[in-house]
Parts: sequence; C-alpha cells; structure tokens
Amino acid sequence: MKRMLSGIKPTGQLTLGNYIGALHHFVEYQDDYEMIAFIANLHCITVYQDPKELSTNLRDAVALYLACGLDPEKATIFLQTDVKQHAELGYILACYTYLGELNRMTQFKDKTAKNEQNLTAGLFTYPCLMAADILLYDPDYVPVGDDQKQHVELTRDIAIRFNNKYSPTFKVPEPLSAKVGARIMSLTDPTRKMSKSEHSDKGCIYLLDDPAKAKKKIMGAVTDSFGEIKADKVNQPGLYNLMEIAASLNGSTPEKIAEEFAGKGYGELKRYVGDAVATTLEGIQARYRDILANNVIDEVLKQGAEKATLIAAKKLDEVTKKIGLEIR
Ligand code: ATP
Ligand code: LTN
Repeated sequence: MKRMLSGIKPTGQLTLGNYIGALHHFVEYQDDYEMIAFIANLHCITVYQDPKELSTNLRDAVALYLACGLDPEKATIFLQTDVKQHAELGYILACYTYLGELNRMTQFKDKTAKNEQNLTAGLFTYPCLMAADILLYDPDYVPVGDDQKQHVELTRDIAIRFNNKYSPTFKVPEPLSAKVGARIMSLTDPTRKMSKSEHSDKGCIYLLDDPAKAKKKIMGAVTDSFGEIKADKVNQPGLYNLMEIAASLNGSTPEKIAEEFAGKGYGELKRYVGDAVATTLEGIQARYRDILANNVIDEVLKQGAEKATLIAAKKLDEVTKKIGLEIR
C-alpha cells in the first residue's frame, strides 16, 4: 500500500478551506493508502500564539480530524511534539538547506513584503522542519492545498541532495493537490486565500461556526455586477469560488453547477452553496460534540505517537549514522 502523509497547523480554528483543501482528502484517501495525519503544533509557534488558545485549538483540531471522518483504526493520527524526531531531523535538514532556497519561499516573502514586524528565525527555517515531518516517514504522496506545494518541492530537493551526498535514504515524495478546491478564496476578497489568520471574520468560514451564521457569510459573499452565472474564474472570481466550494462538498465541478444555474439569480446560487456548507458543518459538529463527550482524544494521540515513533526513530537513526554523528 502506498503511503500518504500530511499535517495541519492549527494556529486558529480550522476553516472550510482546510477542510476542502486538505482534511476532506485525508479522509478520502485513508481507505486506499496508509495515511499519516499529524497536528503540526511546532509550526504554530513560528508566530506568537496565546498559550491557552493554542492548547484549545490543538485539541479542537484533533477532534475535528476525527469528526471529519479520519479513522484512527486506519490512519495514524498524532501530535508533532509527541514524536521528538521531528525537531531533531528538522535541525539536521536545516544544515542541508541553502539560505537562497529559504529566501525564495513565497510564504516567507509575502510576510516580509507586508513589512510584518519581528519575523522569527523559526518562521524562516520552517520549511526545513516541514521537510523533516515528511521525510521521516518515506511517504509516496503529500496531499496539500496549493499554497504548500512549494514547500513540498523544496522537501524533494533536500531529499535528493541528501541521497546524493550519502546514499539513498529518503523517498522523494510527490505533492498532491486536487483539481477542484485546492485554493478556496476569502468570501470578502476573492483574490485572497480563505485563511484563519485573516483579519475579517466575514471572509472565512470556520468548521465550528454556527451553520446558520456560515450560511449568512455565504449570502454576504462578494460577487460581481455581471448578473450572469458562468464558471469564469478570471472575471468572476467570487462567484467561481462559491461554485468551487459547493462542487467540492457535493462531488461536482464549478462548470456543472454553472450550467445548472444558468439564467438564475446569484441569490439562488448562494442559497444552494449556503445549504451545502450548512449541511456539511452540521454533520461535522454533531460528531465533534460526540468525540469531546467520549474523551477519546488522548488515547488516539497516544496510539498514533507510538506507531509514528517506530517509523521516525528508525529513519533518524539511519540519518545520524550516515552523517557520522554517532561515535562508534
Ligand atoms: P493559514 O490559513 O493561517 O494561512 P495555512 O493554511 O497555511 O494557515 P494549515 O492550517 O496548516 O496552514 O493548512 C493545512 C492545509 O490546508 C494545507 O494543506 C493548506 O494548503 C490547506 N489550506 C489552507 N487554507 C486553504 C484554502 N483556503 N483552500 C484550500 N486549501 C487550504
Ligand atoms: N506547513 C503546513 C503544515 C505542515 C505540513 C507538514 C503539511 C507542516 N508539516 C508536512 C504537509 C506535510 C502549513 O502551514 N499548512
């Protein structure tokens, strides 16, 4: 069975973008692949987090992994800091990554361009930790949203470099992102990614939003004044984004939805999308409440960390030996 690995960093509450771009695929893939899904808590602190909020978000993220349908019997689910090898290999791989490569990472460049103050070294080197997260487990595929593809490309370069310098050690993984829903946009500004770090609450739907409130956000989404429903991502990005949301949730495509709604009003389309979102959230939230009530999270994480550590420890051992870090 081929292996797949991915992670989410819950710097806030998980969003519909996380669900459509990532989580939903983890669930789809768990039957046909050996799925490893972790919570990237070390990545969260590249930007300051309130300790109480962070801790709550981590617990919620695990509960939401399960509520969205990840099954701990099939998938390995764990918290990054429970497997100490991530941080160690992250440091090692930073020694095989060039400053120029990190300087080219768009996520970091965007933050620098925004003139954000006090950017940390952790934020700069975070792609090295992400490479470690991946390479410890030799996955074949890494399912991610569009914004993360560049980091997986860098991971491939680091793996190839290390393999060439020593001997084959890491599997070179492929990024995997879906044709529909790899980049869900903000409801208030369809040129920007729907993001939990966004300032306006109206542009982003959270998986724990009240379904009626989520529907309202969809009804208030920015569209355009053409007055005609077409699947035109370039000229009608707001409308296209709404169709992409519904298409991802209902297993359709924006083009098919545009055909169905041709000649109808934007309000009707928005109601359809809003219903699809509300139904999805209701299902997830009902399971989320059950999971919290049943106190299963600690046990899931314990078992996941045990399974993950077996793989990670073996790989790190191989790496440290090859580099010559051990005294024989
Ligand atoms: P932020 O939302 O704060 O920018 P992030 O999206 O970069 O955070 P994660 O929460 O770790 O960070 O993202 C987890 C996964 O969800 C990644 O694979 C990411 O590509 C995907 N993802 C996040 N937002 C979206 C979106 N709007 N559309 C599609 N996929 C997304
Ligand atoms: N960097 C990712 C989260 C992440 C990840 C990973 C995804 C950390 N490690 C390994 C895939 C594989 C993010 O910010 N979205």
